[in-house]
Amino acid sequence: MTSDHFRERIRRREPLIGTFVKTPAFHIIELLGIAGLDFVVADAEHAPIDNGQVDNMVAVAGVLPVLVRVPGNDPMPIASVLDLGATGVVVPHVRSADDAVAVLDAADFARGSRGFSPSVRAGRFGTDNVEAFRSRADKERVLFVQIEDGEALEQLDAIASIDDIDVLFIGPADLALSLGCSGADDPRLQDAITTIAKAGQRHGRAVGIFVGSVEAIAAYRALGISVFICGSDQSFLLAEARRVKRSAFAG
Ligand code: 3PY
Ligand code: MG
Repeated sequence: MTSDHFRERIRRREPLIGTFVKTPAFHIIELLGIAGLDFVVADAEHAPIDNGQVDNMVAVAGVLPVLVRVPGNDPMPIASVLDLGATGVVVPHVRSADDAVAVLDAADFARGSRGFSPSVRAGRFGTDNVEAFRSRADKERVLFVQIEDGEALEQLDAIASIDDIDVLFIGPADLALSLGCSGADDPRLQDAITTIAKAGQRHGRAVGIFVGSVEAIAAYRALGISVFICGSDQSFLLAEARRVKRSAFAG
């Protein structure tokens, strides 16, 4: 729930490593917290995670920051997961400055359009002073906008210059698809990633990227990218289970 520290760490460009959680169980988030990850993102875009499950998953946000990737750029789910106590939101397919402003409008009470109830978890179930709740919520929430469409590249400076956005988060799979790239090594994808990293630097905005494995991180760090989501709970489990099976009787 409280994430000021996390937002500050992003602003200081600390290298941060998280993962997607695709299995709707809070125990997984507790385990990843014990493992020492910096944050997790419950993936309600590409995994069957409903709001009731998000409610359980963000209840452990005291263990480590829990962000939610919402299914799209609609205002309601953004406000709703913040009400539930999510540390922040990751919004897919932000294609324009208007889209990015819509994310801010959905997230921040001070902008006038986010619906308000004091009785939500983020307001400590009605026990908080209402004004203190609203200003703390606006101050602490973390917003990642995903840059993963060719269209977004055309408005990159306009998006990157919006101050209250915390992270320009690159989605390489969708970006590759949108640019018609043949695969992860296609130079057009790598050029686009470099362009986004440079836009972040020009505008003082942190940049993040999804990686399938940690080996990819060093090259992106050299571009100034500081926030990484690596794989998911499911890919971790699969890799380790395969390793155990492969090596159990190998010696
Ligand atoms: C993508 O690669 O498209 C993603 O959204 C990863 O987060
Ligand atoms: Mg994507």
